[in-house]
Amino acid sequence: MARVDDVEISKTIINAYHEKLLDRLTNDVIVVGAGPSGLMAAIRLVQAGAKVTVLEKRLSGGGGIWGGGTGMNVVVVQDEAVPLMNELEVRCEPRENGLFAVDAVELSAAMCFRAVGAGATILNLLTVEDVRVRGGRLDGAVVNRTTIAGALPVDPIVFSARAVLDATGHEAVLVQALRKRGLLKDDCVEGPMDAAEGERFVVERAGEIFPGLWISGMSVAASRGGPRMGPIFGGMLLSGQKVAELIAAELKKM
Ligand code: 48H
Repeated sequence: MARVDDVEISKTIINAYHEKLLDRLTNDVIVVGAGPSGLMAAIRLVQAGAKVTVLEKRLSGGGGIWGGGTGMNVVVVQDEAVPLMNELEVRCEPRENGLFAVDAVELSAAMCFRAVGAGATILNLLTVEDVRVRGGRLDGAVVNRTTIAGALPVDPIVFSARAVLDATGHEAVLVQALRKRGLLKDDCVEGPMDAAEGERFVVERAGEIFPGLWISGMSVAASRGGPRMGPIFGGMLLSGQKVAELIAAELKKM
């Protein structure tokens, strides 16, 4: 094997990462959160020609998929999501009562692979801790390293975008950043479990909640007061797909 130099290895990483980081400071769309809804939105948006960066606070993308139900790493999808599983080349096993079982590891990995393969950049270990609002429009995410955010008095940096998607799940981090300043007045809380209604809600109500800020997946339920739905994931992907269509249409008009 060729003899490699340790410092050259470090230099390769530092240069390649910073080239990527610099390129991603301005975007068509920033997706905050690499869970199922954020990744599905990212895939559709890059397919529509947008420059998309996904900011993820954890090490890996996939969000709540990994844990399935109570840590049993299988998720359930319904009929409407089967074409998406086929497109992602994820195996989808028909079970009883119109439900399909999907391996959580396979789905998480496939969604990350597809998003990056299609042209999105996922930057992990970055936590969005605030928003930039100018002229009444949200046009940037205020970001810190996850290991620093909330732990050390170190200032964040800003990534800008024409549209920002809050796909942070139950936390609805960007929506909360607007609410705490009174920029969003409604103060909804997630409703109790109802899978059928919850799935319908997150797809139907995905959309723009503040100029420049869009919501998909569980952040729709958290922001607009919809029921939770437990470990069924079709609605998350369909919600991401729906919001991507809306954002792509808006970008065309801008
Ligand atoms: C950067 C962040 C930040 C931040 C969070 O929770 P997710 O999987 O979200 P969805 O909406 O795509 O899917 C929801 C689903 O997983 C779920 O929770 C369901 C179906 N629950 C039903 C029920 O009844 O409980 O992914 C959100 C992602 C995660 O990867 C987070 O790490 C990430 O967002 N994230 N990334 N900056 N401030 N906060």
